Amino acid sequence: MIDHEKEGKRQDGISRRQFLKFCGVVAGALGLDATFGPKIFEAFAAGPKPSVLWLHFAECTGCTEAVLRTSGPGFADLIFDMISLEYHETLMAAAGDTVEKILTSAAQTYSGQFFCVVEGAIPTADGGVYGWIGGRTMLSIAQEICPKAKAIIAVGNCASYGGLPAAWPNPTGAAGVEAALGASLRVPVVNLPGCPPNPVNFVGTIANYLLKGSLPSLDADGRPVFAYGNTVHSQCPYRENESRCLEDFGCKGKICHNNCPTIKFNDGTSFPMQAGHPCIGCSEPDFWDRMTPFYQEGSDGGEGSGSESRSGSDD
Ligand code: FSX
Ligand code: F3S
Repeated sequence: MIDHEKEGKRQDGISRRQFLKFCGVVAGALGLDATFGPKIFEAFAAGPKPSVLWLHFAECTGCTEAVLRTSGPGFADLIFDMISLEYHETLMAAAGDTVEKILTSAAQTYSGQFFCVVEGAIPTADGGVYGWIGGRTMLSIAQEICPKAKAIIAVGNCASYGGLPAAWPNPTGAAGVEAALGASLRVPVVNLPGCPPNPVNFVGTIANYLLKGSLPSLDADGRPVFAYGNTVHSQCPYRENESRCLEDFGCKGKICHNNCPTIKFNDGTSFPMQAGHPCIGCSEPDFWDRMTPFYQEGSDGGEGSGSESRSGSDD
């Protein structure tokens, strides 16, 4: 049993208090009482840590950057503490043939046991020739590795639904992992869209598995209900505030599902509307085609319904 009162430093420098605090945030994201924080802490500490193979395809790496930009405790520390990251091209020191061998052997060693995190869309047109890594198409890498996983976690809108690479006219046939691999895929897929997605929802998905032995309930678009069950608008603190509401500027909060206003980004620092930017609908399928134009002129000719400054974060 873990002594939660003990304030000694963990070997990697994360204090138990910091780790517990973060687990409390994850519990909140899962819609659980804050008292579940220690249970999540126990689940991650009990081991064995879940093995994760993290694949990069067609994307901007903003999803990984979002994960790495969280601090207090540093998310990079947490991610190494909570999961066993067997493969991640951006974070690995090795390169070239060595790395490719690691991927193949890790998928073999942990076959049926690992979470395959996919970041980025997969070009599928003309046999996948528009996306290559190490002399292989992204499509063939996904076809080899993903079916061996216990579950696939599609991180970001690109991996979930194609994102920017799949925007019209989409000459590369870019698609999210589930669409790219087709109906024959037998491995469950959890979509965590967002451009970028919130890392708390990634950890929440893993925590849900460790606590309950199952993946979270998903909505019709394959997203965990705990994170995407409500519209952004329904949680936005500015929805009754005429001088701060950005609906007149094209905010898509009413038709976009995510928990951004509740969980926020960068250790709960801010979220788009708090920074004066409308929601662009980045958590919905085909958002580059369906949600554009992202901006519109306000009804009063450019200033929106209210004329007060919308920049900065004042709360
Ligand atoms: Fe896509 Fe992620 Fe947007 Fe970027 O890798 S969801 S373009 S933030 O980085 O895939
Ligand atoms: Fe994306 Fe809208 Fe949140 S743009 S980050 S879903 S507020």
